[in-house]
Amino acid sequence: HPTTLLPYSERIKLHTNPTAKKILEIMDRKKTNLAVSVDVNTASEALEVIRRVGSSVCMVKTHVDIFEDFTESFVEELVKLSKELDFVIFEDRKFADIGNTVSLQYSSGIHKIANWADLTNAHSVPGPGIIAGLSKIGEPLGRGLLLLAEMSSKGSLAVDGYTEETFKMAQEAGRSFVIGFIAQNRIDKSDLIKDGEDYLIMSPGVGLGAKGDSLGQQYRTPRECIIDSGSDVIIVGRGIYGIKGGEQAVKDEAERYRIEGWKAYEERISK
Ligand code: S5P
Repeated sequence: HPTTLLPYSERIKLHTNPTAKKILEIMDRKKTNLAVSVDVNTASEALEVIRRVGSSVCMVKTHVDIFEDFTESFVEELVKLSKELDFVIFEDRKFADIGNTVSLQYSSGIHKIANWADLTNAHSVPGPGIIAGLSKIGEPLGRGLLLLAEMSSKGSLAVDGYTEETFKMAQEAGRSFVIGFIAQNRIDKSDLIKDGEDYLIMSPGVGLGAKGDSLGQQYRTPRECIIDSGSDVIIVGRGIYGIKGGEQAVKDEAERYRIEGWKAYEERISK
């Protein structure tokens, strides 16, 4: 695949969306393709994890609807840390409704996601109206959207034709707002991709220890994602924040994944 041989720095100019550019710039500057998912119960715990791992990551991924203590001040602190530690904020909201509903969910409610999240994601199952509804809110703010084209979990229905149609839906919407995919593979196949097009492929289900969990999650190593499958960003949750041994252990584990991910990327572009 043409994209997998290009350094992140050379892909910046292939994008117009400010969030896509920012992600690639940070990856290049900080030498990291690691995103940490902070799926802990409270906003205060999440901020602690972020302070420890922030310097190792290009992106922090949140599920703010998990927090029992969500407030506006969490958002303020998160945005402050994203500037100090130089990372992009990705709210993993997985929108899945009609355009009108998602535009309200994205802009309103308690969380007001569009106000602070650089990046969010959506399922393609409702059709292109979901992109239109979200882009109406997010595009004027310079936000980016990923479509879920595949999932890491066992038995996922997002395979084959669904994955391919998802790619085509993104391609038709244009890259001013849709900047890539959550996927397990380079789903922007070389025979589908047009000249000058570039998408960011971000892969969850990454772990250096366990092979999965009891609820269907499946893990691959950073190497498998980046070299074998051509992913651009690895997303790690429990493998990092769940490590035993206290604050320093979490920090060290994030560095370990950053180094693994970066080594694999350097090997990939040197092929
Ligand atoms: O296919 C997917 C898509 C996502 S965004 N599989 C996933 O696991 N995710 C998310 O990645 C999931 O919601 C969770 O926040 C994270 C994986 O967490 P981990 O603890 O299993 O690494």
